[in-house]
Amino acid sequence: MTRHRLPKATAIAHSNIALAKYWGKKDETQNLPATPSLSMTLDALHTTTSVQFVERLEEDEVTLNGSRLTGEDLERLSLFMDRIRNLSGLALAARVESNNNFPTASGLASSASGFAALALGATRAAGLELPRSEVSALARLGSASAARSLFGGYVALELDALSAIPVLSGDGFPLQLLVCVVTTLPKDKSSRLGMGHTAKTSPYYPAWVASAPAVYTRIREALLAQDFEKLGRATEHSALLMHASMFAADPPLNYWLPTTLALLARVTELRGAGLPAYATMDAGPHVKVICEPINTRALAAALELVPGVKQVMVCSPGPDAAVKVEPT
Ligand code: 2P0
Repeated sequence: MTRHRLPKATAIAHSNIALAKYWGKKDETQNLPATPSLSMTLDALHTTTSVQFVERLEEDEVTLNGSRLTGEDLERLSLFMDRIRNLSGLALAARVESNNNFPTASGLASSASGFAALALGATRAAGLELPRSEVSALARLGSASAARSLFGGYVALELDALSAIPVLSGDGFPLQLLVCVVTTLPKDKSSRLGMGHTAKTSPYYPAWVASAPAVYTRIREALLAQDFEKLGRATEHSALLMHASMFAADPPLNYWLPTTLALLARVTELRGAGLPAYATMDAGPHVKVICEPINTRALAAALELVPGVKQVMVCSPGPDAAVKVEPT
């Protein structure tokens, strides 16, 4: 029997940070969010993933940042790869190698860039050339925020949508986002478990879900109107509404560290001193600050001085996810 090597596809997807947050699921099987979200894709944070389906390999072999995945992590990845196998009819296990250029699983949206790169790389390695919206829908099944990382600039995942849609190019409103890193340790509770726990136990969860669409609309309108103050205020509101629902869970879900609070206070102070900036936080202790490029240097210098801050990464709106297929 003649054997031929299957192509190796290498995809690069950029992480994204939501200005309007997704937290909670409307449909767990389909991984459909309970809230509409809108994010900025980040140029500085990305995942590179290469995928090759290999004959006579017994199970998927997945390496993340140099370490082989095992147990539940491998299972989640293999279940995702099963979808690609079902779609393509290719019944082979795959060798997957993925690297993040930033700390994994600590609230810097590594599952967003991770599943976006995997969906794009794995479909191409399996010989499928799907429309971008279908790759986004596949990525959503891995992690809902990953649906947004297929696209550059500003991207929305609307309520009941299967895939994300680009809302505005980065050049359309060239803001910057300062990622203030508070710890390099992985968080102890995944977003998936955290949002499930919030939905089940927080009396504020229904209020969060009810209020999210209006905040999303404000953010979308402000973005399209290039109204930074309106965008910033609504962005902070979205993050704090989401965190209020987490704090009210039982037991509480608290991702904040003292440095998180110090950064929030400093952002408010700097704004009062004439440097417009607004903060957002995800399922981790880091604080992300949006600003206009003219104020980036001064803000980054001030935020680096907040005790406990490890690093301030300056991000601009990033590009679409991209893929390269090596000829065999
Ligand atoms: C977001 N986050 O909109 C929100 C804000 C964290 C806080 O999307 O269960 O890893 O895999 O769909 O996408 C993190 O949740 O969750 C997230 P799953 P995901 O960016």
